Amino acid sequence: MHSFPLPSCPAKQSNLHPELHEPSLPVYLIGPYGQLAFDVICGLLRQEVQYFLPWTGGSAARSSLPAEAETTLCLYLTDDYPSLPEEFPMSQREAYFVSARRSQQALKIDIVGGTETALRYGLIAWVTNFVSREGMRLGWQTGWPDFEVRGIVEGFYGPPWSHTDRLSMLSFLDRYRFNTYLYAPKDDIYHRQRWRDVYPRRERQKLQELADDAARRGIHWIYGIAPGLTIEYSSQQDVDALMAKVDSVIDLGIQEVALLLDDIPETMLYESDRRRFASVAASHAYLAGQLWDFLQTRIDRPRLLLCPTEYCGAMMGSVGRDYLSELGRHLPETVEILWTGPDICSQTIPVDDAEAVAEKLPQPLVYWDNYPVNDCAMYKQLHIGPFQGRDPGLKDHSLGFLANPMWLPEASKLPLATLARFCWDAFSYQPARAFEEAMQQAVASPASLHLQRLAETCRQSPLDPSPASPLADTPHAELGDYGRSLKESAQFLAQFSPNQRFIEDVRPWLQDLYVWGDILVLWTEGRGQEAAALMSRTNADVQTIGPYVEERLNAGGDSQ
Ligand code: LTM
Repeated sequence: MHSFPLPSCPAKQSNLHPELHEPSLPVYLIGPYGQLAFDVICGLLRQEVQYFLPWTGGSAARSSLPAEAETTLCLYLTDDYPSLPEEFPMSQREAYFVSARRSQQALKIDIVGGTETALRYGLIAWVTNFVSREGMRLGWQTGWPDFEVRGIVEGFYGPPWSHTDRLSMLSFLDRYRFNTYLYAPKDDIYHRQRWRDVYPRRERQKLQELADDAARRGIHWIYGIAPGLTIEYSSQQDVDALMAKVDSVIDLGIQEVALLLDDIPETMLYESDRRRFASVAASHAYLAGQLWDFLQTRIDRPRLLLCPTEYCGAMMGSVGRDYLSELGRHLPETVEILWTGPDICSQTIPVDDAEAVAEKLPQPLVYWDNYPVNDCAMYKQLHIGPFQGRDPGLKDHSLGFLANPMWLPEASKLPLATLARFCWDAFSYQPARAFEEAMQQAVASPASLHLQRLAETCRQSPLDPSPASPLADTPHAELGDYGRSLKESAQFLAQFSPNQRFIEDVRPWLQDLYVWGDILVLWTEGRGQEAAALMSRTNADVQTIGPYVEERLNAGGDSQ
């Protein structure tokens, strides 16, 4: 199935020759990372296996190659590679260098990185930027991300993703060179409501499988726990219960933890807490401190993230005037703060938002970006448009972005593909361009053109609260044709999209598009009564072009 097979891989420095070469095949994958190269190229990026051969013949790999092996690919760690460009940032753990050159008859591809993850990124860039059906380019490129933390927080209300969806998401994150999955589904009862209880055996197995899969891919798997609805901070029994629960996930190999205190009462619930702590901040700092101390006893290099109860600019002061500063004073300096921007769902995130947080908290900041999430009041909207309005300068004021997706995992990958591009190349990022690429990656041509039509009618989101009507420039005489084109696009996608999992996610919106297309057609054909009857049967739970059609028809679109 076609599902986001290849990402877009912007380079930091590039010197690619325009002409294409036809390499002799197969490509021999040599050196100690030959198998890694094979797994990434064929397993992850789904290139055809017959063109690649992991070479295991001897340790002095190149010399032991058969004479006909003209094309070789070798992965090197930076320390073992003598000729990196001078500007290569050695301190960037995720930076890579790719070089493809001819040396007499042989074609040599070298991929260099400081870590295995960087090598994976280099391989992905090589397949994406150097290789095409028509041939292979020579030259070199370097790349590294602008943001250190890139990924998702599965943190929405509503049906949590299935195990299969999560595994598929991990594979997507890997291909798109994200490095973090924060697990925090509000409606996983063991995460929030019944936070004291350890997971049943089957659920533990699944968590373990996810953590193992993430580790294999070099993705940080962070377990989020949200005890704030019921915890008694001053109760040793509750503190012990929290440690025991965290201990039970550490047993599964999970090394990174987030304490999530969002969407909980802003005052202390228990008399005992009010007696013991001078403020809510003191109780939160105490709990986080206890957890941090505990993690240090259990894990070599622990990592703790904290989502405070005030987690965006609009909430500053809602718990208490000094809530954030007090937290900032008492939390360990290494605890990372999760923050959603100026608002819960932020239309834009300027640098001064991060600066305002830094005035209160010296700890590093990670954006929990509430896009494309469509839970709660946003449930009718389909958020498939590109990320926009995030200031590239945030790269110097935050560690990065964790996007909260929709409960629709495959559809969420479309905006996430644009976030990947932003995180790797923030200053050149163009939302419209990134979106076009992402649509290609989602469903390929020609379905991508039809997807564009669906997207035009689903633009309303916190990032674009009042988009212009897609009908604004359509003359009255052309409304019928426009209606037909909507129907055609909905039908085409439903029948011919190569990514049917994507269609499963967006089907109610596609159906809505079809029905409103039909309403336009009927209306313009003078069949007003049939149009009105159809209108009364539209699905009130989804929203595409309906409000715009109604507006247009009410503003003088008499049935002709
Ligand atoms: O954003 C945070 C920190 N918490 C919740 C999320 O769980 C929820 O998905 C989003 C969007 O509704 N809003 C929140 O406040």
